Amino acid sequence: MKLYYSDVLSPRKACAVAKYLQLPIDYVFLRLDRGEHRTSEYLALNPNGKVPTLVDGERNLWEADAIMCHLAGRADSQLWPRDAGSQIEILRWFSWNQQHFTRHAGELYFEHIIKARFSLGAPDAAAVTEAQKEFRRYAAVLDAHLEGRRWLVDERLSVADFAVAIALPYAERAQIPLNGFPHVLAWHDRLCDLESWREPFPAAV
Ligand SMILES: N[C@@H](CCC(=O)N[C@@H](CS)C(=O)NCC(=O)O)C(=O)O
Repeated sequence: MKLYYSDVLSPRKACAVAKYLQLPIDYVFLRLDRGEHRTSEYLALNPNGKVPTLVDGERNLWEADAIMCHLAGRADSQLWPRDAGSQIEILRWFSWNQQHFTRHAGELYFEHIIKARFSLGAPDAAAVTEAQKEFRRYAAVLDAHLEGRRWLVDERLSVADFAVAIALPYAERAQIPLNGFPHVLAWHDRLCDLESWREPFPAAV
C-alpha cells in the first residue's frame, strides 16, 4: 500500500491509524507549497487534488475517513468493528464531525496555523469569533456524550475517535476553545497516551 500525505490535518488521521495498526506502508510525502498535490500524475489518483490518498493494488481511495476504515479492515482490527450497529454509530460521528465539530475546529486551524505557514495573511478576527462560538456549541454535545465514557463508540477505541479528535492536538496554537469541556479534554488525554496519536507522521517529516 502507498499512502500519499502531507503534515496537515486530514492526512494526520490516515497516518495515525496506519501507524497504530503497524501496517507495512510506503509513505509518499507531498509538498503542498510546491503544488505536488496538483500534478497530473497525482490528480489521476485523486481528482480533488487533496491529501491523503491511499493506493492499495487496483484501488485508489481518497477521503481520510474511508482510508482509516480500509486500513482497519486490512489489519482485521476492531478500530472499524464488523457489526452493522457499531458501523452506523461510527458513520454518525464521521458525518457530525465533518459538518460540525471539525468543520469549526478546522476553520480555527486554518486561520491560525495554515495561514501563517503558507503566507496567506493574518487571521480573520470575525471568522475566528464565529468559529469559536460554533465550536463550543458542538463541543458541548461531545462533552455530554463522553461523560461516563472512555471512547465514542462501544467503549472501545475506534476510527471515530481518530476522526473526531483530529484537530485537538493543535488546540492551543489554533485557539480551539476547550475550556469548560472536561470530558473532551480527558478523552483527548487518553488518545495522547498513544504514540501513534502524538507522533503520527513517518520519521522523515
Ligand atoms: N475531505 C477530505 C479533505 C482533504 C483535504 O482537504 N486535505 C487538505 C489538507 S487537510 C488538502 O489537501 N489541502 C490542499 C489543497 O486544498 O490545496 C479528507 O478528509 O480526506
